[in-house]
Amino acid sequence: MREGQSKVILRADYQPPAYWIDTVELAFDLDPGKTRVLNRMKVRRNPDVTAQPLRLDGEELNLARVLVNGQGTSFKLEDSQLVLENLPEGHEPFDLEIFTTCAPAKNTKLMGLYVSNDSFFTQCEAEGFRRITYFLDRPDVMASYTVTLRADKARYPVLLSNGNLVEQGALEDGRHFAKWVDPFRKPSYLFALVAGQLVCREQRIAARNGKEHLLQVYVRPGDLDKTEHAMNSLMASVAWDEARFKLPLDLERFMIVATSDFNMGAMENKGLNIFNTKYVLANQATATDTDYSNIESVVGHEYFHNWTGNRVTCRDWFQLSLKEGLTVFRDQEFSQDLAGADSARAVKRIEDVRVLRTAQFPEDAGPMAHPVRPDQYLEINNFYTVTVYEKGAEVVRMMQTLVGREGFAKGMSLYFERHDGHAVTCDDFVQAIADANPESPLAQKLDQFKRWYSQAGTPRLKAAGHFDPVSGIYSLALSQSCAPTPGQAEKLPFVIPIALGLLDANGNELTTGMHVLTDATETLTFPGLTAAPVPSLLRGFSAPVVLDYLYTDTELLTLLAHDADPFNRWEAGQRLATQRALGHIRNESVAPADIRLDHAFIEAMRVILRSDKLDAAFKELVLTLPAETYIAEQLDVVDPQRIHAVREAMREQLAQALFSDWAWAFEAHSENGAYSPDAVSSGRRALAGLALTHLCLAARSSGDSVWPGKALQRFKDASNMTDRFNALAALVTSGHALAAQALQRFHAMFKDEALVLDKWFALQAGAPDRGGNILPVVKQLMNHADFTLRNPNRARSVIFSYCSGNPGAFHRADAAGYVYWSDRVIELDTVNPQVAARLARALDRWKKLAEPLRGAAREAIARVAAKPDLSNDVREVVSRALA
Ligand code: 0A1
Ligand code: ZN
Repeated sequence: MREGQSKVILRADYQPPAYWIDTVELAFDLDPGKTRVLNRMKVRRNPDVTAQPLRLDGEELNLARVLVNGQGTSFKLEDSQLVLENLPEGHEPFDLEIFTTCAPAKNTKLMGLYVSNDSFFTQCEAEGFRRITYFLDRPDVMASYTVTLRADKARYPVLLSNGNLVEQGALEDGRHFAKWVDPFRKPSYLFALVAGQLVCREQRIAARNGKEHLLQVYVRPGDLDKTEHAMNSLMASVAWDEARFKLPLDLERFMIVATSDFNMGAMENKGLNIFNTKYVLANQATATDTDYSNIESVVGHEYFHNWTGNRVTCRDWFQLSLKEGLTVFRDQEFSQDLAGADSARAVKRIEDVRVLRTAQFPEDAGPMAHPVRPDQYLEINNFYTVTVYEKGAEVVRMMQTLVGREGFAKGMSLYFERHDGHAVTCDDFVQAIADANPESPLAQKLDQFKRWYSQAGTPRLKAAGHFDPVSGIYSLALSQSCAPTPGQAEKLPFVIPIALGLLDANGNELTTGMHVLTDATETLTFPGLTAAPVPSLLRGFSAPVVLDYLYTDTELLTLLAHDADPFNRWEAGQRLATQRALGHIRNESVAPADIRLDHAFIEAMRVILRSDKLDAAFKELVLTLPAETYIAEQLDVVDPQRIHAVREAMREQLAQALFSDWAWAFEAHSENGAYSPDAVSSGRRALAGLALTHLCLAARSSGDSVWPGKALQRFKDASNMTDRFNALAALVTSGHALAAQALQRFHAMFKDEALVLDKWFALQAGAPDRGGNILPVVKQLMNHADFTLRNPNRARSVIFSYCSGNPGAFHRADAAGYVYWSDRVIELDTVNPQVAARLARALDRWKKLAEPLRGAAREAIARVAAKPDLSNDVREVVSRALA
């Protein structure tokens, strides 16, 4: 199993490459069993580095021939590297020709060249190119690529690679060829090829300067009717990047290709983006509103990488957030801009913060915590994390906050002026933004700001207010701290932009502003007040920190009802709910079934639900209780089953207490007009779905069958997947007897739609546990004819939905969930280590678990760790967990 290097790589060890590769000519004879790859490079010594042998990376390759300037040469194979010692002296370029073969059909790791549904695809980021040919497989080696593909014409009629198609034609024996030239130099991780039976939707567009471009979305025959939304999203992305950042499309042709076997979401290969089908295919019958909005943001994300990632790339993989944090920030802004109205923008912001707090905050507090720019890794694939992506995006967002929107756009222009065509560092990016805004607080505190890149952990911001009625002065004492993380015991203060406002007791805004906290403690004073105000802090979530302020219920109810900042309005509701959940969880003398929610909370929720001023999408967010994983993070010792039971009990109470309001909400938001995935319509469907779930939950305790019956009817009649799936989920979540027939019917309706079947599997594996029934269901699902471990989407739909998405069912007192987990990690590791390592992280937070869960979890991790021949991917995760 073990392949390649198995030592820790340190950021501090970075050395420029000893050689440059200027051009690469690749010729492929594509065959699933044995593909032949001829690689002809122009190589030269790097004059800035002392002479040394050329060490090319390679993995699972069969080497047939190496020629230097057309002559055979001596070579060694050492630790997955091809070492060439007798190379021409001097700094003139020389020809290096390497002929290898590989076996794409046997490639279950889905890295390098692989086969999916009888088509060929590649995935080269981060270190997949070395599985195609020997190369200096590092992002700072940028070359010009010419690629010739040869394959059987009937079986592989479409042959694609990066850049422009310059030649194509027939060959002997029913084969054909296509030759592609990429006009831009690029690192090897952006190389791609695709060959297979594919069809495409095409669109010609004219850019602002009048230049024509061809956009194409390639899918399997039969899926063409699911490509309209992806194409619309791509066109919107091109227009947005030109309008917001003056960044045009630099290619004549831009292609997206969908594959059902893919480890991640999508990949930004130059001019030839390869996507997981999940982020391309959508029509109203098969995709939910969430799918539509994910497609929009992933298409945007990959397209925006063309500038932030491809034109300017990373010097080394420690700089990953240079492209990922920035590109996530850009896709978030894109989705907000497309959403339109301020309230719809706020909904998107809340959704993004929810992801950060439920996934990234736990990562930052656990054994895999690492800075946005990590200092070391064993396996780089393990660092495609929510910290590098989502926290990295928050860091970029803070820069925009500190220099203003225009200042940020100016900084971006300077960044491209300085670094276009180069491989650079996170420091280079921050420097450009600061240099374009010399008067800004960012430039003034530049070195301190950069701690966001070097220090791991989520800072805590403490705030306490004091009003002096005599002087009329309100003082707000602020302090910041950050807990130790692996390898970082002490933290220095961060630069924390705090957007804030003060409200009076009636909710009128008294003042608003922005304070940039740089010291460990500071006190702000606000004179001229007549009474203690209610502080609205960290508006719009202006920094990725935990805010500790001991809000009273009265203050929170004021903010929930009146705050001009919609984010903090939502946040106030979440705090009210979290405080109640934590109180009930801690008070073990009351069984979850006997929990009673107070009148004030219920009435506040009713007012929001019934408001004629608020959008449905916003109401849905307020009325959704904080996630179990979020609640768990607020506790020192975690009993996931109790958290689940308390949250469920709170939901049932809200269901009953607001019964007629939910019924109203369902009816009022259930019109059956033409389907459109826009923010307003999808918000209405989301609220109707939440209402239906609560109505079915209420029926559960009352024994009433009217609403489950209505849910079944809606499930049958729905004209789109969102409504159909929400109705199915309402039946499954409430555990109603009608769920079984609905599930069966759903499977029969969509048995040929892989992405819909993924939803079907995920819904069952993620359903609320009732008496330990979910693990047996999960095991049964794995025996289903439609289940396969080899397809990452399918594996995730069952195994991850259970182990990571269903804490109440997974953390069983009998440890059977953990045994199941360790078996799956070990099994998956032999097929696809990247996917296995993601699963391995399901027990990251084991140290917080209450006994006996804690001990059992540790044992399960140790069991995985004891397995000989683990991949680097899994070994790194489990050894960090046990450290
Ligand atoms: N750069 C891609 C993410 C990505 C990373 C690795 C992959 O294969 C192992 C695939 C995609 C993005 O940010 O979209
Ligand atoms: Zn990305």
